[in-house]
Amino acid sequence: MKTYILSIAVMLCANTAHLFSQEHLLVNAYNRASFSLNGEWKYIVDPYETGFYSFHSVQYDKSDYPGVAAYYTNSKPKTKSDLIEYDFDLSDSIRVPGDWNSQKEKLFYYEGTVWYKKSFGYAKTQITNRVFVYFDAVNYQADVYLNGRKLGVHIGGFTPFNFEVTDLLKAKDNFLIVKVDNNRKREGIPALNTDWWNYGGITRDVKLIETPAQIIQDYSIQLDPNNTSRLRGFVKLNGSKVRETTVRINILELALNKDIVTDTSGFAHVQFAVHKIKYWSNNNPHLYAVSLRTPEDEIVDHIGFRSIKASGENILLNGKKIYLEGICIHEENAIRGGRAYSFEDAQQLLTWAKELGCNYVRLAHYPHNEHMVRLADKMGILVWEENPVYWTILFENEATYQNAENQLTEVITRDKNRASVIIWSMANETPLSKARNRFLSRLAAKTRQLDPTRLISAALLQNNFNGNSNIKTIDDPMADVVDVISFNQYLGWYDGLPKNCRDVTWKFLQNKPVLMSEFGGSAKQGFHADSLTRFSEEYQEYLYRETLEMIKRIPQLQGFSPWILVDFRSPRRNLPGMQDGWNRKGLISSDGVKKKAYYVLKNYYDELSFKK
Ligand code: GCB
Repeated sequence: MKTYILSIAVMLCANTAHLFSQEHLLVNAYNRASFSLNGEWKYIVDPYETGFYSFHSVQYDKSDYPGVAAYYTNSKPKTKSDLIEYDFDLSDSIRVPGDWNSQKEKLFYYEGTVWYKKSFGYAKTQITNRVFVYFDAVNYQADVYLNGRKLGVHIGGFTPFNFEVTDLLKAKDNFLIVKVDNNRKREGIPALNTDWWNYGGITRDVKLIETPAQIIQDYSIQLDPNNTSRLRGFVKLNGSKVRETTVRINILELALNKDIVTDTSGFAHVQFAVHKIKYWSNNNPHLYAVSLRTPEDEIVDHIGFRSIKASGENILLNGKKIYLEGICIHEENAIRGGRAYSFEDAQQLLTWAKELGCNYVRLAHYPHNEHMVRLADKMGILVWEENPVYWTILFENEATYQNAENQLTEVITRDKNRASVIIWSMANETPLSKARNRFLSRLAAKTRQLDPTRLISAALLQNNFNGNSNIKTIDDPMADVVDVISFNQYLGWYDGLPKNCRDVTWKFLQNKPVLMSEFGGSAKQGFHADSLTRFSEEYQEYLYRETLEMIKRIPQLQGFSPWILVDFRSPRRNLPGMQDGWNRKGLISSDGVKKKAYYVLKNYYDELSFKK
């Protein structure tokens, strides 16, 4: 009988289970009351998805009577004769946050489905009315269940999502189960082929967020790009009884204390004059404590106010021309192994970038965890954030477009109050076609609508100008769409030898700022030879010297971000002795040792700063 009741519950839930949409995202998850679900979770590796489909391929959570074989029911035999062929509690444990590949040797190459289970008791605090389970990221698809009920599905490996669980929580014996599937898919974002490791798992923090009945769900408070003595944005409340509500916005340091009143749906535009702002910049990354308060809820954020614009061929930060001295970064902690996820990981990566002399980082090739952008805000490092539209994806497919738009919208929703973030990148090195141009233009239009305060770019490919291999240009319709033209180029590595940089000139047809979003070459740290020997530190050093000389001659160039800060894992890199599964284009090795080229770039950046 019990099983039957559970089945009915599951059935009801299965019918309402939804694909998460960013409209429900609680922003600023780090400054809300919460209860961490990080730590040890039980897991079951399920390559055949036995816990998800019956032997005739019926998806249990869509069937009327899923029964005990569905793993999310977390069923146990009640008598010695009952047959149940799984048991989370007898299974091994794994740490959350963290990918499975770097935690379990047997899962190093595993791509597929793994079920996670966390059991916990939960006592509501007095002020808590509502509770949400919040995931910072799960790669790639998460099907989430609490106490046998399906909460919903999220697609995309690098953005946050949450589900309300208020009515499902019990004082003890809650079980949260997540089916994580990181199979690469042709119609996915990214798709089948990437030059990075497809780390699977609950890769970032998980927590219960505790809120009052009426929540300050989302807000944007930004400097008005058209009037830098004004702050603009919106506030959005959430709750079943939302009505016209007064929101008090307080920025003590600016002596600002304003009340605004939302409409009956809980939405209000924000606009007010401010005086004597300390504009956020690299040298003065000033963050203001901004508090938003309603009769029920209060949230505090630390926000920097600055303007960023493209004007002719220049990039203007607070109206002043800025040159972006950058580096590309993957979200990986090579020394520990695996995905980076913590504040300490962010600190390690951004401190290295700062020591190198960078004022800017390109966070490749997908949204990194929130610690990275929050720390960049504090350290005064400008940031390029990227959507994982990488190489060849199914540009013709509408569902693929919706997925790309959804992932981009999620990161914009999360990070729109971060002063450090100045560029949204639509894609990386995508092959030209009508479908692709339409796809990326549509994405750019959507981004402008969501966030008119930042610049739009995409890492494009370079071409020969009029068939002349010594004159390079960007012959791509996207160059007319973006605010900043960015291109990746590998002269001296995939394209000839480093000395070829001397013969090449560059020509751009649009009066826009230009960034070189990548260049680089591989070196195995500690391997020394002459400068024409591939994979030696000397080759990489030579390539950097030649490229930097060429960079001085590139017109319109407003900065660059070499590929890449640290060596990173890639299944495409198979050369024994040199690569062994690592892309070795890092300026720092997988053991954290700086290579010779690191110092070439550091000297270049130091000189640039000296001249300023
Ligand atoms: C590129 C890609 C980057 C690769 C890099 C390489 O152009 O954008 O993801 O890792 O080249 O090392 O080949």
